[in-house]
Amino acid sequence: MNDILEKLAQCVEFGKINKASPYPPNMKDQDGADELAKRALEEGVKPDEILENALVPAMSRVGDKFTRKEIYVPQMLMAAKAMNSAMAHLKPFFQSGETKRKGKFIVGTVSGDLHDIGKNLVAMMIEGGGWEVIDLGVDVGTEKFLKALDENPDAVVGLSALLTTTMENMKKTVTAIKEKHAGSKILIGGAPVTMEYCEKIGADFYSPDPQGAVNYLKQLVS
Ligand code: B1M
Repeated sequence: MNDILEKLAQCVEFGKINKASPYPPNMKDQDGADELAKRALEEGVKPDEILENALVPAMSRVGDKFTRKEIYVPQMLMAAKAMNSAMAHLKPFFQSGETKRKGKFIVGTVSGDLHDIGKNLVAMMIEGGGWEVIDLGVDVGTEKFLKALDENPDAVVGLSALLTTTMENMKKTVTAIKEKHAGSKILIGGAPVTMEYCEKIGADFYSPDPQGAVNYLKQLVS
């Protein structure tokens, strides 16, 4: 791998956002993901190469370490922030259509539920996996999911719920989506959700963590 991409991948993996960022201490005063992504583009590295050869593998390593409980939420958030700072330089190319994404992912926390930390991690990891993420936010009612799917019929949908009470709303949304967009794939997750519940409400997949979500989407397009 090109030296600058290798350094960029390390910055993302260890959460080094930019030169001014004091974290992690052993990378103090070094360029971060922000400067390196900018420089890679200036040196003519293509945005999809930066994504595929630096950001995606770095976030994948982060996801695997999180799944193995070798790192925790704060480290994952720092990695996601570093990834976002690099993505800010790539986004204009993806938005202009000059560089292709793998697909679209509509995500939201279901109606009545305001928890978004886990949902945001999933969204960031999936964006880091090369997908365009349409984040509908929190307390998202069925109609809003359906409208987003009407506008993006090929998108995969992700629902997050953190409360046992709002899991019921997940069921309502899944049923309505399957009625109107029978072919749409729906991924669900959140602390109280299980594979058994996923099967019960007719969703397509359950993942306990962001990397499982990334892997599911990956196998949908491979
Ligand atoms: Co609330 N809360 N909360 N809360 N809160 C919990 C969830 C709770 C377990 C705390 C407790 O009682 N021990 C409990 C739920 C009990 C239950 O239903 N069984 C609870 C409660 C009761 C409440 C309120 C009702 C409290 C009250 O007002 N009386 C209230 C509800 C508000 C509402 O939503 N309507 C409430 C409010 C809040 C805050 C606003 C204060 C805050 C949320 C801030 C925010 O999200 N912006 C909050 C918080 C922070 C928590 C805890 C402490 C932490 C949740 C969290 O962010 N975890 C939580 C207790 C706990 O978990 N220890 C708790 C870290 C996050 C990374 O994990 O979200 O599980 P998680 O996401 C994971 C996986 O689940 C998965 O990937 C993530 C990374 O591994 N995942 C997906 C998540 N979504 C996915 C989607 C996927 C795939 C994987 O595909 C689409």
